[in-house]
Amino acid sequence: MRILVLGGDGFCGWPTALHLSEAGHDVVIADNFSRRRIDEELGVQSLTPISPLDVRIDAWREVTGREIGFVELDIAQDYDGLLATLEDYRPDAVVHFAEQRAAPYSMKSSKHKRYTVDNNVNATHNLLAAVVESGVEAHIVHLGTMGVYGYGTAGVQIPEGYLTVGMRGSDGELIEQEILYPANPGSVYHMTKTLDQLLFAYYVKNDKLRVTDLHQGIVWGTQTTDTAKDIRLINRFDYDGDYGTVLNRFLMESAVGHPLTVHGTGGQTRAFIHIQNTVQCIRMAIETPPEKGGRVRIFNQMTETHRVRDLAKLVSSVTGAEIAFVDNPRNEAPENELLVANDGLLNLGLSPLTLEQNLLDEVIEIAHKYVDRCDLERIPSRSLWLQQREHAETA
Ligand code: NAD
Ligand code: USQ
Repeated sequence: MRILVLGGDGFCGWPTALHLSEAGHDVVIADNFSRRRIDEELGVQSLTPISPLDVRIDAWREVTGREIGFVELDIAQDYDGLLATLEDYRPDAVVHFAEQRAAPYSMKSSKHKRYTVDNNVNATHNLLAAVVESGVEAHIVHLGTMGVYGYGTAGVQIPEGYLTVGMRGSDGELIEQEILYPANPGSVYHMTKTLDQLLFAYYVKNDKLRVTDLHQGIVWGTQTTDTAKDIRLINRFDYDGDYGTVLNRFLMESAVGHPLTVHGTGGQTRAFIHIQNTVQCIRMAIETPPEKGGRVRIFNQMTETHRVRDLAKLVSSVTGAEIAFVDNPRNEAPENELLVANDGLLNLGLSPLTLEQNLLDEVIEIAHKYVDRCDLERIPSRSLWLQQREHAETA
């Protein structure tokens, strides 16, 4: 297949591009390098030494003999460029990773909130409008988030996107209807993913586009079998308080001798998936597109759920790291249960890689190897969810 990977220079996008190329697909990456610029803005760098994209692509050709194409493109700002790319390349599938993905970054200030909404909503809408205008029959595979659901209600299993509700008709009879699971985002970033859902639903209904929305949990790990083939292919490892995600942060913190930063009581339960499973899920979704004329196909892309304090205890038991319960900078439920259906991808053949010692060791090893690149100052998460309101209340 011909596959356009939007955001293919990022943490999930780069290993996905390699995995699709390795599977024999023709791959072109589009990226505007905003993520690399945000590193500069935040004064931080990936723990792993990532190469420039042209070096990555040359290395892939050298190691495997396979070509990956590239176009520098801002899909949120350059609609004409996106349209021209679709018209020239005529992909069978477009994978859409090209959004600002960090919740803490999205909450830093009104400037960051506005950037996240402008970038993410425009990116998704431009893609939908351009697919329609180009007439390209491409299946869109979007990376959404488990966070659209609001992380669950005790005892209730979160379904894959849709909920059947019963409503009373005019003569009192119960009428069943399937609706999108009610959106309940926990940050401006997560909110953009709930807005994306409506955009997809509308274009699938009106223009009969084929869309798969993968509601992904927190991705952990760093390398895949492809990125491990050469140092120039190494994947990024975000550890800082804005972009670092919880399990990778705990593993990195243990390696640099920093206490594990549990927010609040650590009673938050979240869904997780290893990066190697991420790339497989995306390939499986692409290779089995939904029928035209149906609804948005939604899969919960996660393999297991864990409570944050249990993860900290596990990492501490493996590494001996101290655990620090710090004030939670976020406005989120201190404790929650999370039960999630993930049959869609299991039925397509996903074989879950769960949190096993060897996979944890691999991340700890990488963190040890690059410990000198870590700036300890950048570890604490300083983006406050209620900063503005607190200021207004005390003013
Ligand atoms: P990332 O920030 O590492 O990668 C995103 C890439 O998209 C970057 O290379 C960035 O430069 C590019 N990009 C952003 N806006 C763009 C634009 N307007 N035009 C062109 N390129 C643009 O993020 P990631 O961790 O790889 O996440 C990829 C997607 O997966 C995101 O949409 C995210 O919401 C979703 N996701 C990620 C995780 C996770 O744990 N990392 C979990 C669930 C869902
Ligand atoms: N947390 C800690 N200590 C830390 C970092 C985080 O206790 O040092 C807590 C947070 O308060 C939160 C939980 O861990 O309760 C998860 O935080 P996270 O930063 O690992 O994940 P999140 O902000 O939800 O975002 C990440 C990705 C995002 C993706 C989402 C999937 O950055 O792109 O959409 O995971 S999900 O969480 O399933 O919605």
